[in-house]
This record gives sequence, C-alpha cells and structure tokens, in this order.
Amino acid sequence: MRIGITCYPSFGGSGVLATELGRELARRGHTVHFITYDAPFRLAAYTPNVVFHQVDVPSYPLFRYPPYLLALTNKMVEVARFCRLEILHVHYAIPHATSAVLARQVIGDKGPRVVTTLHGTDVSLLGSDPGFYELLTWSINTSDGVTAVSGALAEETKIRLPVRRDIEVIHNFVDCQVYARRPCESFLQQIGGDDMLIGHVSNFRPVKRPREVIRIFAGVAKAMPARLVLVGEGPELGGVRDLARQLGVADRVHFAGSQEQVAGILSCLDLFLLPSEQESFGLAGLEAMACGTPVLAYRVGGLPEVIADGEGGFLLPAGDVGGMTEKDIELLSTPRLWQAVSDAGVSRARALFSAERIVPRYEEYYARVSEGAPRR
Ligand code: GMT
Repeated sequence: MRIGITCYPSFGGSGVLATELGRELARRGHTVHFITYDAPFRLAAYTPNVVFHQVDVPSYPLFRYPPYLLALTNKMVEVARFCRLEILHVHYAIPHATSAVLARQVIGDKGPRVVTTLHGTDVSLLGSDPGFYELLTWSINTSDGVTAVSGALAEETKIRLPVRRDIEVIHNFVDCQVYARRPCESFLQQIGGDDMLIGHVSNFRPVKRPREVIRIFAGVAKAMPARLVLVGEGPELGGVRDLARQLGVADRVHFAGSQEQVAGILSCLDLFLLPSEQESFGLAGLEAMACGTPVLAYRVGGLPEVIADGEGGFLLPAGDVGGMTEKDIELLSTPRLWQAVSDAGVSRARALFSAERIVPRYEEYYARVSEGAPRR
C-alpha cells in the first residue's frame, strides 16, 4: 500500500512509535511517506521504501502565529495527490487528525482514508481543554478509522468526549531484535563501579513525576550502593537536579541527556522507574522490559495492559513512593526474584508486543478501513 504518516518527529513516545511503524511497514514492502516538520529522529539516513516530505510553514508579516495546521494540510494534499496515497495515518490527534480530515475533504472522493491513532495526552490533557474540545471531537468522529494504544485509552476517550464510533485497540510494539539485553560496555565503563543501576527515561514533563524518581532513588541509596541514570530532557529537569542536591544524592545521579538509541543503556540497568501519574501505554516501560530490566510503575492508564505483576515488573498504587522504594529494595536484593521477573518480562514483550505481532494488526486495519467501510 501507499501510506502517508504524520507524527511529532521529535523525542516522545508517539513519534517513536510512528517512526518504527513506518520502518516496519516499509520493510514489509509498503511505500511510506513521512509528512512531518523534521525528519523523524529515529529514521536512518536512507531507508528503502521511505520518503520524507518536509512541512515548511511560510512566514508572512501578518501572521502572529505560524499557521502550521494549514501548511501541514496543504502538504498532505500535495503528497496524497502526487504519490496517490491510499492511507493517511496520523499519530496524535491535535492537530494531525484535523489536518488529515481537511486534506481528505480538499481532495474529495479520490482522497486517502484517514486513520488516526490516539496516544494519550491528546485525549487526557487536550481533551479537557475547551480550546481544543470541539475540533478534537470532530476530527476523531470524522476520521475513517481510529485506533488507541490501549484499551484504557479507548475507554477514556469515550468518557471524555462525545465519541460514539468504534475505536480499535492496537497496542504499541518494540523491535525485539533491537530491544534485547545487550549492555552498552562503553556506557558501563563511563558510569564505573559495581553499584546497582536504576534508570528513568522520559521527556521530564510534570505528568511523568520525575521528582518522585529522585525520592524513590534517595530511599534506595540509603539501603544499598546505587546510582541513578536519567535519560531525556524537559521542563522538570531543573527541579529534579535541585531535589537531588537537597536529598544529598546529586553525586550518584548521572544525567545522560537526550539519547537516540536507548536499548544499550536500558540493558545496563537493574531497574527502571516509571512513576507517571498518567500513562496511556508506557512505551519506555515496554522498551525496558524487552531489555530484561524490571519496571516499577504506578497502576494507572494502560500500564496494567503492559506489565503484569511479576512479569516484567510490579505496579503499585499511584503516589506510593514508600511502597515503590520498598519494592525496589526487595527486587534488587533478591537475585532469584529479579531474574524471574526479568525473564518473564522478556517473554511477555516477545509474545504480546513484538513488531511481528502488532504491525500486521495495522495492515489488517488499513485493509478494513479502505475496503468498502463507510467513511464514518
Ligand atoms: O508522554 C510522553 O512520553 C509523550 C507522549 C507522546 O505522545 O509522545 O506519550 C504518549 O504516547 C506514548 C506512545 O503511544 C505512550 O507510550 C505514552 O504512555 C503516552 N503518554 C501519556 O499517556 C502520558
């Protein structure tokens, strides 16, 4: 098939998933056209069957705000017509689904079918913002197909918004060849020592509660020699640094910044912390689990669909910093338990969330949406 994909190309779970999906579809013989404002960051320099179309927003003295939605829509129309797209698959509803539905309307009957994948904050945060509510609802209801990355998100969408249509649940996936336990030796040398390594990867937004990572780590570091590895950047990073200093653990925290390839680092870790207050899926947790690193997270959103107790990690009640610290210490000081949880997590990732299992679900869905299914 000829498939257009639009996503946020910068760091973030929805962009990662969209890029990996595009690469997998291309590997399976489809032609994939990325329509984004930058080349997706995980896209290699050249990938057969993949074309990147950059969206440029024209500047004009009258524009106080760059009209990205219009520029994106225009580019979608151009690419869809010229490359005869059959499917336009957009990741993250705002503004991508709106642009895609408008583009389809501009082209008319010969336009591609629009598939929108909801990723989480597009519904949970933007869905409660009156500034987006009407257009978000319209864009979801007028897409030809809608998927959500977890059952929890599909349900939440119907609770928050007047959406009556079917939402297909297609979980996120990982490339289990890449996300396998292969520690990055140069990273281990840089960190040095034999301490337990605890890690966290995120965009350091408040929803990820990265300060709780520091609190939990400070508790663990009292009980055993441990170091913390933080990967990623975002608005909470300054507060995280301050808290590490206040709690006297700053010299045990390694700030790795934004990293494109995290599998080698995840494989060095003994434990992954994900104390988010909301997580529609938790792709970073799945990546850690596939690398054999047990995950401790709160029981929120779609996380219970990803991590089962003892299979890849444990889930605790939201906000239970004390419980998280205790569980952390128990896992790290019980090698037999650690190994069982790690092994079961790798098996779970391969059985339920591998590219081989999930990508065909998208292919089947595209076929269903384009074959005769009514437009909406
Ligand atoms: O919160 C993030 O990390 C970014 C955000 C995104 O859209 O890039 O992540 C959301 O989509 C990911 C991919 O489907 C999910 O794994 C994350 O759980 C989800 N984030 C939230 O729900 C907070």
